[in-house]
Amino acid sequence: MSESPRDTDPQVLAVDDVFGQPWEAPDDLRITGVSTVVTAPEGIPLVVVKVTTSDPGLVGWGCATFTQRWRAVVTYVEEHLARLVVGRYPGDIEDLVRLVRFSGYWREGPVGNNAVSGLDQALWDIAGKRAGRPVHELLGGRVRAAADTYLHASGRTVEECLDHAEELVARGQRHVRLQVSQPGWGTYGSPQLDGVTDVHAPYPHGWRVGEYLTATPKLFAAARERLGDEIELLHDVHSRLSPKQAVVLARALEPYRLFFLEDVLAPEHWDRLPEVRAASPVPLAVGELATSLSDAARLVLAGGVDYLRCHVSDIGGLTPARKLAAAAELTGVRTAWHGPGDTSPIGVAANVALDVSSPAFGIQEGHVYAEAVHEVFPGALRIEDGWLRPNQAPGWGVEVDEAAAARFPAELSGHDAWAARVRGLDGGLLAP
Ligand code: GCO
Ligand code: MG
Repeated sequence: MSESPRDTDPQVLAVDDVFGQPWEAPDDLRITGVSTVVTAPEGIPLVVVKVTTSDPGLVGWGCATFTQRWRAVVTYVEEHLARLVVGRYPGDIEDLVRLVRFSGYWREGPVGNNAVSGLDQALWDIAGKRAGRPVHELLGGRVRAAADTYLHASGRTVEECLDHAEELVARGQRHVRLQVSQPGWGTYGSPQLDGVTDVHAPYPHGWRVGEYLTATPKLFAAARERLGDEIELLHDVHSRLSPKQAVVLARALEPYRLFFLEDVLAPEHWDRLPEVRAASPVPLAVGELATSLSDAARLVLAGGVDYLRCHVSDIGGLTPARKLAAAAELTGVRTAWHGPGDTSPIGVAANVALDVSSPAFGIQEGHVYAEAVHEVFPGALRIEDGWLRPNQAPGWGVEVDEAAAARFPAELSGHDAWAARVRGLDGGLLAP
């Protein structure tokens, strides 16, 4: 009986063995552990992955934040992912993320992608720390000094929303997203109104698309009156429109020169985006609901999008996102990575590393964290005069204070069901 190569040389992979180092590593640094930290300093559960190495001083952190299914991500990382990569050389980032992705045979959805992202970004952090350089330098270095951001202004009324927008402009923002509440339980991104839309309807809290299509251009007309022509204005539909309704809205918004109009269609209907975009006089932003690299790539390559705004951890981390940034650069699409409060400060650092190193950068969505988040994540980036500047420290330059994180335990707050709350007057659920 012949010997298995694995019996004589631990560097050689046996055919049925995926749990080993497949080639000779350049040194003896190895991954020794992969675990998660879940913390909710702002009430939103943030999941980060910690990768430890055989060098006790060298750990990496990655964003794996999927607030709606955070417990599933934790289980994936700790039960399935860790055992595949412990013992491996941490510099083989592409191979390690492919190993995890393909090990399950069926491709990942958002739970698996967030888990892989946690590993991926932690390995980039480790690579930066070993090189003694910030991650953006590993991506080729900066092509700009900083990333310009937009923040969200919202209100129950147009006036309240524009008051909020004025505050943001006074703080130095050049770009603001405007959202106003709709009657019933028909909108989000702005305060929930309590009202009943139609007492006689089967579902009295239902959303009325006609009212939305009329009210939204009025919001932007008022915004141009009050904020002037220089401020860049954005709006997020959060899906729920048909392709034709999307065109009606985009045309009605043309006089107000939007920077972009986001998520006009639900992902189930993304095949119709090229036709909507061809008829839309305002740029379209799409992508935060993409949960696979190939879906996101199709958005770029099929001509359905002006601004690609994936949630980087939802597509599997920095490694897939940099491929999309390259595809965007080559096709004239711009990036606008998703970055609201359900992105951890590690994820924000990854967004900004992409922003400053990619010629395809368009805009970065920002979020002003509560001070408690900065206590848990020392080094977390702060928006100054609307700009996000990358850290110059090695890796992400953002660490996790685990004792502080433990003071803010996460709960199942109801956010895990929130996206399914919008229904029409007939009671039919409307896809976010
Ligand atoms: C955005 C998004 C978010 C999402 C949120 C879901 O453009 O910032 O639409 O506000 O609704 O990330 O948890
Ligand atoms: Mg959005």
